[in-house]
Amino acid sequence: MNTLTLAARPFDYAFDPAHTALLIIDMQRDFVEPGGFGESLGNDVSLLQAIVPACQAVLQAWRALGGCVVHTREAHRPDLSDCPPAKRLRGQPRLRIGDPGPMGRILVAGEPGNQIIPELAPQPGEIEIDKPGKGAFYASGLHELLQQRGISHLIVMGVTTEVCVQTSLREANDRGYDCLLLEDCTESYFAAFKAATLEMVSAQGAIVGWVAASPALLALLSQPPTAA
Ligand code: TIU
Repeated sequence: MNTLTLAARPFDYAFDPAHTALLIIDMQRDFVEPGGFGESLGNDVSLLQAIVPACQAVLQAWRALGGCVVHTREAHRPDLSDCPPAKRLRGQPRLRIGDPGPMGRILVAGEPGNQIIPELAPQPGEIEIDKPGKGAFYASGLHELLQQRGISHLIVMGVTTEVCVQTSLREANDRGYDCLLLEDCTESYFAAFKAATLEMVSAQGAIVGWVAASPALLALLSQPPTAA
């Protein structure tokens, strides 16, 4: 047991790296690069590219520690049998889920646009989850995989803050995980929605979880372990 304590909002976040997973939500080309699902919805995807260096630094430090890493992708089967019509037909996107786009079929597993961006590409041994919903725990088997590994805490980054990240945080919180959201490692197409999410997650005594910035986490992880 090697509990670390990070200064966070609304109060310190205590975690044992051996029982903590780094959960990276949907850092896939479909949301971060032009020509994918994010842009088809009318969004400026360049906003999301800004967090990539900070995410890379955390991922590198977590790997150096030997910590559990989980990558998720919002992804549907090629036959779209796991994509409810309510999701596919919602709104007026330029391209719908399953339509052919410049990076292959939109939000379909295995297509070029559905891959994690190369800067954060999964390594062998890391968990990869294809999820049909916004939340990482819906119809994904993620909870069972984390339970098998004795994970009780999640350090969360990824996109977008108020959609897949917040949904996943709420799902995780209801399943008993203590969650820390890294504010400079998550981004939204809407600045106000990101700010509101950071507030609502940590309000009411960490009703959903904690919030901190990645430099503080990196500084903590680089300290030599204290004697037990
Ligand atoms: N549209 C939007 O902001 N997000 C998504 O559709 N999925 C994720 O957040 N991954």
